[in-house]
This record gives sequence, C-alpha cells and structure tokens, in this order.
Amino acid sequence: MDAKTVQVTIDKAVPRWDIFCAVVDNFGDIGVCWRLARQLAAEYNLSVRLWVDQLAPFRALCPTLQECDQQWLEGVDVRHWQGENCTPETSDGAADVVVEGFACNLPAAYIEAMAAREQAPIWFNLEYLTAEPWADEYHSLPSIDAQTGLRKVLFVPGFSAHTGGILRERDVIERRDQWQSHSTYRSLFLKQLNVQCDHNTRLVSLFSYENSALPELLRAMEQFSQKHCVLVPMGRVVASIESYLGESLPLGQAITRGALTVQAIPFLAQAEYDHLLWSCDFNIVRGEDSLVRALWAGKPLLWHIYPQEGEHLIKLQAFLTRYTEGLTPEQAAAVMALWMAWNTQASMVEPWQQALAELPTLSRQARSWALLQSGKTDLAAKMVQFCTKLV
Ligand code: TRH
Repeated sequence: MDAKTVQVTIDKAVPRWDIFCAVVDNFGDIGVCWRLARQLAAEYNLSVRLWVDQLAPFRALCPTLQECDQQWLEGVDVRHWQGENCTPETSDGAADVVVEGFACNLPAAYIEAMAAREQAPIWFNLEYLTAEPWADEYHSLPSIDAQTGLRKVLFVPGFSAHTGGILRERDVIERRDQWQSHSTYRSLFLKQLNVQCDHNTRLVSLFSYENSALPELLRAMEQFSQKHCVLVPMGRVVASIESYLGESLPLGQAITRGALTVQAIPFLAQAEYDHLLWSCDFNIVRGEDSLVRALWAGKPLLWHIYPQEGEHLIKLQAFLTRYTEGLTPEQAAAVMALWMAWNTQASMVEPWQQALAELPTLSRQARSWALLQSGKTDLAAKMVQFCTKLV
C-alpha cells in the first residue's frame, strides 16, 4: 500500500477539523495552514484534513508531498482541493471545526453541508497576522452567513493577549536552544549545504521580495570591515543579486566581492528553514510566517513586509513599536531606520552600519523578545480553547 491509499479508521469521538487553503501567490498561505494543521494533529490529537488548491507551492516547503488527490503527511489528511471535490457525501460529513484560511471562500455546497449538520460547526475565518491595534478589537468577532445563518468567527493572529496569538509549537524554543548550544548541528547543516565560512564571517539569511534597496545593502556588506556571507534560498530575489554581481548565481556556488560572499542555497523544507534561521547571525525575512519563525530563532532580523497599497507601512510601524519596546530610544531608532529604509527602498548604507553597531544588544533583545512571547498562549491553543468553551 503506498502513501496515497493508506486507509485510516476515523474515530468519531475525535473532533474533526477541515482547514481550507487557497494559495493566492507566494508561500505564506500554505505555510501557515500546513503549520497549523500539523500542530493540531500532533499536539491535540485532532483529526485534521487540509484542503489545498495548489500542490506546487506546497511541495516547495514540504518536499515529501505527492502529486495526488489524497495523502497522509505527518498525521494530517492532505487533500488536493479542486472545485467542489470537498463536498461531503453525508449530512454529518462537514467537519466539527472549519478553518477558512485567509477568506478563501468555501464552496457553496460545503457550506450547505455545514448547515445541514445537527450541531452547527465552529467556523473560523483565519486572518493574516498583524500587530495593529484593530486586531484586539476584531479578534473573535462573529458574523452571520446570509445564506445559512451559520456563525463565522474572525480569528485574528496577533501579539497581544486579546488577539489570536501567533503560531508556536510547544517545543520550538527548546529545540532551538538545543541547536544553538551545540555548534556541531550548525556546522553539519552548513556542510550539507556546502557553505564554507570561517567563524569570523557574519552569516546572513536572505528571503525577500524584489527590493531596489538590495544593491545598497550588498554594497554596504561588500565594503564593510567584517566579512559577511549571505545565504539565499532560491527564489525571486536571486535575479536582483545576479544583476548586482553582474553574473549568474548558480545554486550552491559562492561568489565573493570584497567582504561579501553570496551563495544561493536550495529552497528548504519548513523544518530546515528553521535550522537556517537558527544558524545565522542575522535573518532577512518576508511575509508573516517567516517573520514569526525568525522571531522564534531569537536572532536580529530585518523584515520585508508584503507590500499592499500603502497599508503595509502602518502594519510595519505597529510591529516595530512592539518589537522595539525594550530598547533604548537610540537602539529603537536604529532598528526603525533600518526597517523603514528596507521597506521604502531608501538608502541602506548608514542604517545598516548603525544597526550593526548595536548588534550585540539587538541579539540579546531578539532572544528575550522570543522568550517573552513564548510565555503567551499560541494560536493553535487559542483556537482549541475557543472551541472547548463552546461545547
Ligand atoms: O511567501 P511569503 O511572501 O507569503 C506571503 C505572505 O504571507 C503575505 O502576507 C501573503 O499575503 C502573501 O504571501 C500571499 O512569506 P511568508 O509568509 O514568510 O511565507 C513563506 C513560507 O515559506 C514560510 O512558511 C517559510 C517557508 N520557507 C521554507 O519553508 N523554506 C525556505 O527556504 C524559505 C525561504 C521559506
């Protein structure tokens, strides 16, 4: 029997969750839904189905994914969602809890099946993570579906106690600490990626959208007194790096200019990407999910926020206000200047140098910020608690 045809007996007593994910673009939507699905199955023993409409972006971060309609992966029943193929055949077929990822619009027939259940399902609309104050106000607000009268709850991930929290597996900090306190993990990992750099080289990971501030950042590193090695998981930013270097950047090959070495590495499976973030001295990330993973890594970071018609700078500022809370005004200003320059495509040289001057403090702050956040209830726990309160 292969992975596609494994039959599993469904225990009727175990609550069933259906998570729906329509991939708009990039990896964030499926990145979050896949992480949530795995955590619910692993930590709460729930029966979780993940419906995803595009397998290719999913496979990038989960290379064991097969091209088929149904498969079991890490305790999750993964389905290729194609039109109405998620419509349950029986009236109790709709799940007990339904998560609509990022307002992805469930098919009408599935909603009808939800309405036909004896006991109405709990229906979450999972929003994007934000540090903006509106998250406190809107999190857990219900709305009524006009067709069926079903209640849908807006679930807004965020950083304060009144929001939906952020995704965090129970043992992530422990696993990170173990990794970071044994240098052999890092050395072996880098060796596997064929990365050769000495201990005096600052290791930077770069996952970013196209950004016209990038050449300046690379130039600042090239001319800096300390050596930098920038590891770039294959993706859309590679073309900009090639244009800076004036030559192509083949996978695995390191190219050096002055104090700067750049190396393209494979796009990693999600767990491996954590290892990259844990191993680097500085992480450049984009979107919400890699931001959260970089926060758990406890290393200084720079966030390229997903651009959205002017709105993103408000969202960026809201996060910065929270993130820099423990810093002196000068240190906070250095972080803000760097992040704003990167996100407004302004000059990077000075902000980068100023941030580097504060690096030891920023490293300590990144670690204590992660520790503080890890004491809060995480997103999966908040969802489960919400459901428990209702039944
Ligand atoms: O891919 P993204 O740019 O996703 C974005 C954002 O989520 C944005 O808000 C959304 O509106 C838009 O998509 C449609 O960035 P994000 O959110 O960080 O997701 C990247 C995922 O890819 C995350 O789960 C980490 C994972 N990843 C790997 O697994 N391996 C890798 O090598 C890298 C670089 C990332």
